[in-house]
Amino acid sequence: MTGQAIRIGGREFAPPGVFIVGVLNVTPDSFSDGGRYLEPDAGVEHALRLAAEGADVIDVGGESTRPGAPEVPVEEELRRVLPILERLARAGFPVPISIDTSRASVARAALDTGAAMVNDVRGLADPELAAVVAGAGVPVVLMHMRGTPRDMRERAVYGDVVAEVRTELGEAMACAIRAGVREDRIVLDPGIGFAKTAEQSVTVLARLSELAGLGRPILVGPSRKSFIGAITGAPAEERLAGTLAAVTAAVLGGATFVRVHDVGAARQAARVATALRASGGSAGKP
Ligand code: PMM
Repeated sequence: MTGQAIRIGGREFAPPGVFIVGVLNVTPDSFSDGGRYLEPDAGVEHALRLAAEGADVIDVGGESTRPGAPEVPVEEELRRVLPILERLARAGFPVPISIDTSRASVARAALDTGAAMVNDVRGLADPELAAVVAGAGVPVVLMHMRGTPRDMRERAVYGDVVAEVRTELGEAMACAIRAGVREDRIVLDPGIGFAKTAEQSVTVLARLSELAGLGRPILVGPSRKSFIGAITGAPAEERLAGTLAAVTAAVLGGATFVRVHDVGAARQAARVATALRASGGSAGKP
């Protein structure tokens, strides 16, 4: 199994368990759920629903990272996420929250408002954000991407996509450690759909076990993504079955966390896949 246990918000998440990160996008334009949870009440209600379905962590984000998405002013990102975090903290919400941001000021404010982890699709490329994470002593998800959501499509050029993702994740991890982030607080994510074509995303998922050598827990976010549409022709809102197939593959490939919109269904798929992985066949072995 990949990596060791990690503590998030006082809870321990240890392989061979597989844990579900529920997505709460507080954005008008995320590709599959944009505009639904912009009102704080709707956001809080959705967080409660994800928790009831069995989410182990809830990832709250205020900036869409879909390809070509425009940059959101920092005040707007704060205005989207903080009211929800405040309400959840006030209500004593029991599930750890991660903040999906690449901005130091947003991460700092979210951590001050009860968030327990930072999820950065740019892998702590910003030294200021790395300093915030290191200073707060919180766990962090370092996701692989090249460039930014605005220009990442042009950068999806690889010789061996898995080898290059592994090397670049290793570099991001080394950089985070140099900035003062403790290694045992790092989760790695190959970034399905980020600076990767549909075919490259499938390759990464199929060869996920090759990332085990990095020695950290792996998070995979395949939920409703366009590679599923490229294979099946299904629009984003009809990609649940494809998502569950991808969740199964991720778990068999050694993932410790899967980041999904449909928590209840993914949890069932992940549990079956975890049992298959534990059964001792070739599943999940590099
Ligand atoms: N995908 C999205 C946003 N944030 N974070 C991590 N760590 N991994 C991902 O794969 C990821 C992410 C884009 O998907 P969404 O718009 O459905 O949230």
